[in-house]
Amino acid sequence: MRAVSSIITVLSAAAVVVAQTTIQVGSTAAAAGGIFQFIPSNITAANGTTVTFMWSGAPGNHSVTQSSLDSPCQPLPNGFDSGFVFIPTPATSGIPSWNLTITNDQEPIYFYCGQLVPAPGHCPLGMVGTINAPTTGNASWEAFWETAMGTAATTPGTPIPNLSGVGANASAAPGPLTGSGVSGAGLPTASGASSAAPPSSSATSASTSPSPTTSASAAVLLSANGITAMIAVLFGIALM
Ligand SMILES: *[C@@H]1O[C@H](CO)[C@@H](O)[C@H](O)[C@H]1NC(C)=O
Ligand SMILES: *[C@@H]1O[C@H](CO)[C@@H](O)[C@H](O)[C@H]1NC(C)=O
Ligand SMILES: *[C@@H]1O[C@H](CO)[C@@H](O)[C@H](O)[C@H]1NC(C)=O
Ligand SMILES: *[C@@H]1O[C@H](CO)[C@@H](O)[C@H](O)[C@H]1NC(C)=O
Ligand SMILES: *[C@@H]1O[C@H](CO)[C@@H](O)[C@H](O)[C@H]1NC(C)=O
Ligand SMILES: *[C@@H]1O[C@H](CO)[C@@H](O)[C@H](O)[C@H]1NC(C)=O
Ligand SMILES: *[C@@H]1O[C@H](CO)[C@@H](O)[C@H](O)[C@H]1NC(C)=O
Ligand SMILES: [Cu+2]
Repeated sequence: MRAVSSIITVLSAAAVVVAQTTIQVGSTAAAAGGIFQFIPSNITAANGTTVTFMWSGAPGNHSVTQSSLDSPCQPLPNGFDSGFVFIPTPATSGIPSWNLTITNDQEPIYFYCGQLVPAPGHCPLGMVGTINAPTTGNASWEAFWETAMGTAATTPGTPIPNLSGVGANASAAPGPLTGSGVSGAGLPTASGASSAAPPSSSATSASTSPSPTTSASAAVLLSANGITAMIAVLFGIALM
């Protein structure tokens, strides 16, 4: 009996220690599944687990924004939103991260990338993820993804930067933003307000900022049109 309870103690201690998991934000055109994805796109995470989002998909300009099963590409009222992190080229160190702590593992958490450039936006191109969603059925990641892919004609809503979400929250904005060319836009602050101008709700104005002299790799995400992006998603080709 003592041996059994010791093993249980060791196992539960281990479970506490490993309560951390990582999701990559964005990928590359050459990767399977293309640029517009979270990897992995679906996880389970118990209360207290830290989910660390890593902006290692570069070049890219992505957000982690909470939504709902029915409206995959619209921000959820009172949902979390990381704001946008821009990475011009693959960073070898200092990749920005964002730590989200799970506070309710009983309800699925749905999220998307709120970037609208290139049109129709990353969410309608399939950049959505789930935490604690059922593995099958109409509330699964796959069902959520299919709904997102069908929203191409709908303009995604403007995310509202917030560290606090429904069933999960963070205590700091994404960081560090010290790498070469790395920047943030519409990042949340501890008071819930945005530290910068909120992102534009229009792809047109978003594409005018910043200057068009950005590097070719940045132009990939700032000026490629939706059809090209779709083809890139389907065939994994470079957007040039
Ligand atoms: C952030 O979320 C909290 C909790 O839901 C809410 O009280 C607050 O108003 C939100 N802040 C903003 C800027 O929306
Ligand atoms: C996680 O926390 C939520 C909110 O407090 C609670 O309802 C739920 O029962 C907790 N989950 C577990 C497995 O205890
Ligand atoms: C979970 O995500 C992976 C990709 O990360 C996908 O291939 C798989 O179909 C998803 N599973 C479910 C149950 O949705
Ligand atoms: C999901 O399926 C359940 C039954 O399995 C049904 O009650 C529910 O309305 C469905 N929800 C959606 C959004 O289709
Ligand atoms: C984080 O979530 C917990 C549980 O829902 C809540 O009590 C707490 O106030 C939240 N923290 C912030 C900063 O919103
Ligand atoms: C997220 O957590 C990791 C591991 O504790 C830490 O190294 C990193 O600095 C955190 N990121 C932020 C933005 O706080
Ligand atoms: C990243 O995207 C946001 C939202 O579209 C935009 O406001 C910001 O200017 C972009 N950053 C760069 C460096 O392009
Ligand atoms: Cu994105």
